[in-house]
Amino acid sequence: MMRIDVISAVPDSLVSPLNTSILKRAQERNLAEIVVHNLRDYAYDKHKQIDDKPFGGGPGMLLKPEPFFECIEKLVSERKYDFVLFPSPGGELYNQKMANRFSLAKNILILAGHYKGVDDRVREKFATNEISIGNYVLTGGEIAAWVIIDSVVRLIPGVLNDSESALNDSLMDGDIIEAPYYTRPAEYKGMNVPEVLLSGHDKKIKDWKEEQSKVLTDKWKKINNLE
Ligand code: 6GU
Repeated sequence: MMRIDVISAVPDSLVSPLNTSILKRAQERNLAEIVVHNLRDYAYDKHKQIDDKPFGGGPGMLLKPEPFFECIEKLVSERKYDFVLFPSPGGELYNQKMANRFSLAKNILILAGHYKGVDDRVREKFATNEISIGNYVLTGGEIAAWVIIDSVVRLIPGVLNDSESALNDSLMDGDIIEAPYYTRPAEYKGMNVPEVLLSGHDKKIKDWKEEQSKVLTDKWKKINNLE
């Protein structure tokens, strides 16, 4: 069973996301264990303070190093982490290849910062990978942690059922976008499902899917400035 620990100043924000749908099922099947730690539980001063003003000035507050160090040192004394991930807009852009690599891990720790950020000594001391989920700014690392966990856990053998199989996903084997999917009704508000899909002609359907995939993949590369 893979174990994923997350440290967060707003752990409640991850409760529903990590306990719904396929992530919930993965944990019920004992294929993944996801534990969220409340940073405030590791604040040892009497006001349980977890943030403070940045040295050198500037707006906003930073998460203090001590609660992170206390929590991380406890966790690393209990098990060896294959990856300690530090979500940050300044990190390496996340992709499927990284998800594939992380999905082979036994233990992953994610340090989710909030507010303006985290005292940099936390990253320096513990992070093995600094990861950005895209070129835009979020309020904190929690959503990035959810994205990473979701993309990793679904790759663990047994998490997806056959009908949800990850084997021929978009982006799975190289950068390929799949043909569009349709279900009933065949006509809806004047919009028709492509005739070939209703034909029952396996070869024609296969050829159509391959052609659509090629067109969508070329279009995707163009709009994303790839190749
Ligand atoms: Cl990992 N964190 C924040 N705060 N913003 C982001 C991000 C991470 N990735 C993209 N934007």
